[in-house]
Amino acid sequence: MLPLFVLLIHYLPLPLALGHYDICKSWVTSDDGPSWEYYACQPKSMVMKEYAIIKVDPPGITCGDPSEYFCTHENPYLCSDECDASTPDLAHPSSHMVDKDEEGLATYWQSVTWKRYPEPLVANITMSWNKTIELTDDIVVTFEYGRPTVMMLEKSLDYGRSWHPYQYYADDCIEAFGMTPKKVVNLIASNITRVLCTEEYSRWAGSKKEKNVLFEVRERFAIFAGPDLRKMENLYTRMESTKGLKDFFTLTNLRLRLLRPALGGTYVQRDNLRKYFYAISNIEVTARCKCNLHANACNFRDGALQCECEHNTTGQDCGRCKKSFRNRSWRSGSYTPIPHGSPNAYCECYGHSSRCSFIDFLNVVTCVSCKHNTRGQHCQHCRLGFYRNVSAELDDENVCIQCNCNQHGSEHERCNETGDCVCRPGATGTKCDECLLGYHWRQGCHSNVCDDELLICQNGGTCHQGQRCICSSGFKGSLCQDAKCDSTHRNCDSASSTMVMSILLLVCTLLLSLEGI
Ligand SMILES: *[C@@H]1O[C@H](CO)[C@@H](O)[C@H](O)[C@H]1NC(C)=O
Ligand SMILES: *[C@@H]1O[C@H](CO)[C@@H](O)[C@H](O)[C@H]1NC(C)=O
Ligand SMILES: *[C@@H]1O[C@H](CO)[C@@H](O)[C@H](O)[C@H]1NC(C)=O
Ligand SMILES: *[C@@H]1O[C@H](CO)[C@@H](O)[C@H](O)[C@H]1NC(C)=O
Ligand SMILES: *[C@@H]1O[C@H](CO)[C@@H](O)[C@H](O)[C@H]1NC(C)=O
Ligand SMILES: *[C@@H]1O[C@H](CO)[C@@H](O)[C@H](O)[C@H]1NC(C)=O
Ligand SMILES: *[C@@H]1O[C@H](CO)[C@@H](O)[C@H](O)[C@H]1NC(C)=O
Ligand SMILES: [Ca+2]
Repeated sequence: MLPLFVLLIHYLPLPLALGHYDICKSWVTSDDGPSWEYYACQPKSMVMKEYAIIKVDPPGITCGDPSEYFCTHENPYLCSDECDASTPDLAHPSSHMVDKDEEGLATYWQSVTWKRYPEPLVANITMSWNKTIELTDDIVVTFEYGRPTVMMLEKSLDYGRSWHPYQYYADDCIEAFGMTPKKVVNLIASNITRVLCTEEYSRWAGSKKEKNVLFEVRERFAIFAGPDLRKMENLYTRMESTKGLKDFFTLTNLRLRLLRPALGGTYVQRDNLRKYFYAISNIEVTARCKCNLHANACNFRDGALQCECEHNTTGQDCGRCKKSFRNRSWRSGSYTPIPHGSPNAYCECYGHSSRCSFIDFLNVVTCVSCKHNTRGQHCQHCRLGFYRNVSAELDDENVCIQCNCNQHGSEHERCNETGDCVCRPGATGTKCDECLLGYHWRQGCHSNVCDDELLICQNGGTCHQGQRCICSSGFKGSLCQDAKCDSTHRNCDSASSTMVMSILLLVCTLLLSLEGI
């Protein structure tokens, strides 16, 4: 029983180990004494409709000015309901889309009716946060009196300067947008960020029964985090390594473009246009402030949401270093290593690569195409033939210095941490471009042939740079030790023949003198 008990204790998840990233730092005691330990952190999800500025276009699209009567698809000939902007009980202003509704007493924004048919009845509902936020749950738009037959959702990532389609909704996607209808269940990991047209929320089902139009965030998350979103760390790792994935759920503004109202399941009936209009009781946007993993709180201050930045960062999104901390370049925090993350880019690439890749079978995130002569999982090493500039930060463009080992003098192009190359025999110097004593340079170091001490050139020869003896005329050999005996040096021939003659003569004389005795 005991071993099991111990095992349970060991694997019981600590609050920190849950992968929620809700703590930015903690005071820990280690062998080196107490100190702060820093972690990646992010704020909790919030009900974002409360912080949005909501705008409805075009002007005059909201009903009640002048007041008008309308009816519903269920009761098409009982047009006794009135919208009157000047009477609070009968008004349907845009603020009713983001207020808190009590059960069964929904307040709603309502448009004018489609009196101008066949001119389209269109409206834009724009929500602006003046803050970058990250969706954490489905966007749910609740329509009263039926959902539009054609609409689309757009988003902006740059405070409304540019807009991008987010999802298309139609009862007939081909007819409305020329797109094949798809569902999020059709998505897989590689096309999770595809913009779809869905028919799921636009068909007539009775205005009371089906009220909601969704932008499915949970279902997309589930592709990586599992059906009950238990493996969020898996999703987080992917968000860091897959280009565009995190941005897909990130936005500063949302726009609902209402393009054709509910038709009650049939064609437009021109004789009763007062049953065609839009009415929205709620727009639920659940998201967290984007704080670049440097804050676990986000508060509404000075007219906008602001991250409460840690890790010596500052700015609305913690996107900059604090004033006196600009000696290190700013980086986003990182979800890895799981489960604590790191405040400053565990798998950032020290600015030497802008791309990371997730290697499935190794379960690691690694930098792709490291620049500035770096290499390694985080571009933290120098490439072969380069060494680390110890006085430069790891994110310096000049962090790796070329070894510059002499091609002839060194064994290979590698050098050690101090930039010293490995020399071939006879070579020396940091770059191996000099020779030891007793060696001379000729595309590398070679042992000397002559010198002034042991290998002296003879017969009047002189030593040229240790490479060879320059012999005086008539001598040869590496040290000029041999006399030359070719046709231009008759001396040599005659001298030797004279010698032979002399010896012969001597022998003859000897013999003769002996005979004479
Ligand atoms: C709605 O917004 C789109 C751009 O997102 C714009 O082209 C269109 O004119 C707007 N419509 C109205 C009625 O303001
Ligand atoms: C948006 O937020 C920034 C930063 O908090 C603030 O300076 C600016 O005034 C805000 N703009 C609007 C239009 O609210
Ligand atoms: C996503 O990829 C899968 C598999 O290739 C494919 O069946 C599906 O249709 C794709 N979805 C979209 C929306 O393109
Ligand atoms: C923030 O600055 C302090 C003081 O220099 C330093 O001790 C700490 O490590 C920094 N925090 C991070 C997350 O870099
Ligand atoms: C950056 O500057 C701060 C404050 O001047 C100092 O505490 C910190 O040690 C410096 N960090 C580096 C990496 O030089
Ligand atoms: C090493 O880095 C420092 C600081 O960036 C720089 O001033 C120096 O020139 C570099 N040394 C070499 C040899 O590149
Ligand atoms: C690098 O090599 C040189 C020459 O072999 C040696 O003197 C030096 O100690 C080495 N440096 C390191 C850090 O290994
Ligand atoms: Ca409401």
